[in-house]
Amino acid sequence: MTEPKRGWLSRLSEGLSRTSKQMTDQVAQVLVARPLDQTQLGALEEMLIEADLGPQAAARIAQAFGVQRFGKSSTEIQVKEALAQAIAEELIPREGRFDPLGGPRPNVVLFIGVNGSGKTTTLGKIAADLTERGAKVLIAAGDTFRAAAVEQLGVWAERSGADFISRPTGADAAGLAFDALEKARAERYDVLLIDTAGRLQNKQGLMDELTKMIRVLHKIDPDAPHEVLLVLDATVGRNALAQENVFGNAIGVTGIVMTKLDGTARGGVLVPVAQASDSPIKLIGVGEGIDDLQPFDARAFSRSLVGLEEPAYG
Ligand SMILES: Nc1nc2c(ncn2[C@@H]2O[C@H](COP(=O)(O)OP(=O)(O)OP(=O)(O)O)[C@@H](O)[C@H]2O)c(=O)[nH]1
Ligand SMILES: [Mg+2]
Repeated sequence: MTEPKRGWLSRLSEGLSRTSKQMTDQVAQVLVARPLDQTQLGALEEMLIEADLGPQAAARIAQAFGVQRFGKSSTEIQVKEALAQAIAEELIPREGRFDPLGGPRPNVVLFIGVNGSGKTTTLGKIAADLTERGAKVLIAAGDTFRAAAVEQLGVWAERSGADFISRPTGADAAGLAFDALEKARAERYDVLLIDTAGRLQNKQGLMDELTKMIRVLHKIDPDAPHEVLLVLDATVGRNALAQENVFGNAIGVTGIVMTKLDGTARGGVLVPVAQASDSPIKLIGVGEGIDDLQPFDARAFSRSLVGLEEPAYG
């Protein structure tokens, strides 16, 4: 995920098109009279809140935007450029880099998040990207709660050409994580990707299991896991904020992955999540396909969000 692939910008814009379409329609409505007056700035702020950017960021962005002087002849593109710039200012400090091949080996990456958020899919996409770049990758099916979860991950392992380690349903996930890391060290893997359950009998049970997994990994390598990626689903809107809070307070999260930005007109929710979290946004998911996971690029994201880049292929 360090080198964006060809066409990634169109995929980003395509993925964000639901949000950007809504924003574009509203920007056009806001801009009936120029130069902008207070009413229009208020409408703009309202539009940002509707796209789930959150009241604080919306107010700051509208204010930053209001300082600009738009003459009577300013075009919609110019206005969007200014809007994208104001959104990017909010996000640039929250941008992080996912680089599992940049540090010590094996690099251990743990995927956490509520059920259905996209952990297994994200792990699979990352595995495919890493093997394509020549890395030796081991996948551990740490979601031992559901048999179907192990199968789903096995399919991703096969597709990506990564090796796979699993246990029967109901097995101890921490024990599996321990064995996986021993294997990864002994057999000189570059990266170990560990999936986890999104739901157990209850929330406390899940948090206990995750902290136990981290504890046993520490025993083998005090620096492991090197990365704890919290996977959040953008389509749940502001619920993603609550999830960030729960996991972020219980587990030492090192980076956020925001998935399903293609499935919502409220992709702006990334902004309040990025600002509420102690850890940066590292990756975004803009579709179900193997190439639909991208490094988070605040500028490109902001431009696509307001519909500046055309989602054209080729
Ligand atoms: N449209 C879209 N769908 C996605 C994206 N990421 C994941 N999905 C879909 O979301 C659904 C749930 O994804 P999973 O990866 O199974 O989620 P999970 O977090 O592993 O869920 P549990 O194993 O139940 O905890 C699947 O149908 C994925 O294809 C994305 O970026 N865009
Ligand atoms: Mg899963």
